[in-house]
Amino acid sequence: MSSGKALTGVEQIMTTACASHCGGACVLKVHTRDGLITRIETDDGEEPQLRACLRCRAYRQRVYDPERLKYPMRRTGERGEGKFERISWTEALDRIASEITRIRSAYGPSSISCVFSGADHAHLHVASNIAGLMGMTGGYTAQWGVHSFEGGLFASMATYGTLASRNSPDDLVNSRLIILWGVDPAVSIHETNFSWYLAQAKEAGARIISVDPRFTSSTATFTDQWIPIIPGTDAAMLVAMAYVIIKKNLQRQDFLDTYTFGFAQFRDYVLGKEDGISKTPEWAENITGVSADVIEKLAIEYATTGPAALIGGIAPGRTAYGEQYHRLIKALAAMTANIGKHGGWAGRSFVPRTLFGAFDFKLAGLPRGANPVENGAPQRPDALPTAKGSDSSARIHLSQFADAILRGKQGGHPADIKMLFIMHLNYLNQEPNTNKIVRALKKLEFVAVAEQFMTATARYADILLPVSTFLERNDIVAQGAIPWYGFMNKVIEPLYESQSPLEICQQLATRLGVKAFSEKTEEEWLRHMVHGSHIPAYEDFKKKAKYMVNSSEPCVAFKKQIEDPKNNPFPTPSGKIEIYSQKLASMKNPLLPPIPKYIEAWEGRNDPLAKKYPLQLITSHCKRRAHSQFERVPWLRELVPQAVTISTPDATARNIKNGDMVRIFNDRGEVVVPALVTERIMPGVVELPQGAWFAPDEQGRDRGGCTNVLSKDAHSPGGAFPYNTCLVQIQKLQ
Ligand SMILES: Nc1nc2c(c(=O)[nH]1)N[C@H]1C(S)=C(S)[C@@H](COP(=O)(O)OP(=O)(O)OC[C@H]3O[C@@H](n4cnc5c(=O)[nH]c(N)nc54)[C@H](O)[C@@H]3O)O[C@H]1N2
Ligand SMILES: Nc1nc2c(c(=O)[nH]1)N[C@H]1C(S)=C(S)[C@@H](COP(=O)(O)OP(=O)(O)OC[C@H]3O[C@@H](n4cnc5c(=O)[nH]c(N)nc54)[C@H](O)[C@@H]3O)O[C@H]1N2
Ligand SMILES: [Mo]
Repeated sequence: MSSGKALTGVEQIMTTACASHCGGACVLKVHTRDGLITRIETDDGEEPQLRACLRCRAYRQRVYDPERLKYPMRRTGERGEGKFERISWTEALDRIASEITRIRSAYGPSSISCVFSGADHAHLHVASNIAGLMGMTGGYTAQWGVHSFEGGLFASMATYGTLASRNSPDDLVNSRLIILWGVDPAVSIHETNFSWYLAQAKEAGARIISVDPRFTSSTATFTDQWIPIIPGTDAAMLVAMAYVIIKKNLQRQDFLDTYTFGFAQFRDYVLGKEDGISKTPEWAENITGVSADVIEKLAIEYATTGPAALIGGIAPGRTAYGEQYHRLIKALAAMTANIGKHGGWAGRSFVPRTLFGAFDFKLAGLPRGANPVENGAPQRPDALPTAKGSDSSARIHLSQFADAILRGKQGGHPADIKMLFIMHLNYLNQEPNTNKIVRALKKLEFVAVAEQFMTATARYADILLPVSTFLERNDIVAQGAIPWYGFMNKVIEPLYESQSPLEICQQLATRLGVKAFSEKTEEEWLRHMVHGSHIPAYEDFKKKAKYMVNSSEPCVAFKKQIEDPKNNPFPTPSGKIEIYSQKLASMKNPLLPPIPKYIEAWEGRNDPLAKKYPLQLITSHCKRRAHSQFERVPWLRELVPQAVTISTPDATARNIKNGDMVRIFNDRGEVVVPALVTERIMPGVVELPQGAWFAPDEQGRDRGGCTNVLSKDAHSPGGAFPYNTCLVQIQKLQ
């Protein structure tokens, strides 16, 4: 680190696991000398190894980044100006506790809130403990909406009545055809080893196809065919594939009759009996940019090459009506009888850390109580609960907090928010419409942020708390391509004055009169979690850092329901896979129709706004970051510049050459970055990886490349974040 002294001690190696917000969970071997990390290697033990990605291997530079937050701090300048002074932990925590109490008694409990996301997908050091604490001390306004796939979760609840709807990817080796629909697992890793299983499937002879506006690394590595598609139009292509399958009578009618509900209504829509429009491949060609011939061939191939995995990625669902796409993926899987069997795939690509179709992790949790703010609050009329309480009308969608802060109850929101505790969330950078969030944060009475770095969000704190990294504390991760548990061993002492999320919660809880969090130490909580789980011996688990759950075969979602339907109904009103959802029918919302449909997106190519902003911006997840994390790591920065990918014809028309600085703009804001001119993206579409750090210059132009300066703070009717629905214009910087 900084001392520059030669290291004299004996080298030690400790095995640990990461739980990064890239969705991966890898095993690391961390070398230390004299209590300092000297290098990080990866799993080289028993198969299946959980090999670390580039980000984990570079973690040393993240831990020892000289810009780590070192001490608790208090704001001294204007909020957002970034001027702070050092204070003690006692002073910092006293202030937060007293503000919680003051604001709650002045304005009522709904005026305070805690917003958070993943950071590390671990189990003990999580920000939801602070939210739980706020619930236990009188209540708070909670968030709803999962960034990545709320549309997918909604579709899963509507169709299957459960979220546990996927196979483990070691089952892909049983597939003869794999369609990666908006999935780039070589980059956005979707669990450690996903790509490895894909490689095995390829070796076993599977044909692999990618449907994506970009020719991705995964397309280059794994696939036999690339089908570029206009973003946000996937539902139209899927409907047309259903049309081809029905017209050629290739649907598995036996499967549909036995296991599904409402196929006839869907067929009527597809054939045009409902609205007079036959959803032919030619109809879809006009919408999607994919030729009718390609659509027809893909439909036939999917229907006749079993078993086949139509892996519906989550990015195409981060669009204006994202849930329709997700429901259509499931409808097609049902039409081709690819549900509940090896080599098939029931829908979603990405697993929320604990949910497989046929396997459930079991880990005890920390104290939680009911949130008084939600007591008696009615359900939102359009909601399907995708998490406990997520359907409460007292909650605010995470994309809407800025609007709620600015317009409050008068603007139709359930609360007038006066204070935010922000932890495990780079709120300003990662939620849509950054410039609006800036205005909202300025309006609050109090902002507390727990962070590792001086992020854009941290600059807006009144009190800023330094948090340790996962290598400085113990935790458990339960997540992965195949079921396993990782013990996240503490490797070094916390740097500077940083503290763990549990310590922060415990100390705040004590100040607010709650004992529950402090009843156990870190180690006791971890033992409590392991107790009753699949893990037989805590000590052994801790030592090896890896416990693989033995299963005789890959996990297959809905196997029981398909093999023995009489005794295993689906948890839907009909007990079947609901292609026609009775719950959605009862909502009577034309934008959430009971059967899945193509609904044209706002900010698509036909939106009148496209005259002014003709390019569709998509924002992928970048290989050198996990969202905004790792952005400062020098080894990783060397890999790829933050640049906007633009097609050769679009660049030529704007006189833009590779490497030129360009302005990307719309009515919400402006970003200045270099252009990457390539044939690997379809014309009319541009791409800027999400997660780069917001860094506005004097004119308010973001020079960091933060995509959310441009994205709209909306959500789909089912709750999807429409990050990939966004119109922009690009010009060469003069
Ligand atoms: N390295 C790395 N890995 C990560 C993350 C990270 O930040 N960095 N984040 C993790 C998290 S939390 C999540 S939620 C996942 C996200 O995982 P994904 O959503 O799968 O990742 P993306 O890169 O956004 O998108 C995947 C592909 O979808 C394509 N795509 C975008 N819009 C459309 C569309 O409208 N239609 C079609 N057909 N394709 C489209 C993109 O071009 C891209 O190639 O990644 C996880 N993995
Ligand atoms: N335009 C656009 N925006 C997107 C997306 C997109 O596709 N396009 N994707 C969305 C998705 S899917 C997601 S999940 C969100 C993610 O959004 P965020 O969760 O906000 O993204 P992170 O960068 O992971 O932010 C976590 C922050 O917590 C801090 N932190 C504090 N304590 C800890 C700790 O104990 N451990 C760790 N590791 N970090 C800590 C980190 O330094 C970091 O600043 O972004 C969303 N935003
Ligand atoms: Mo995500």
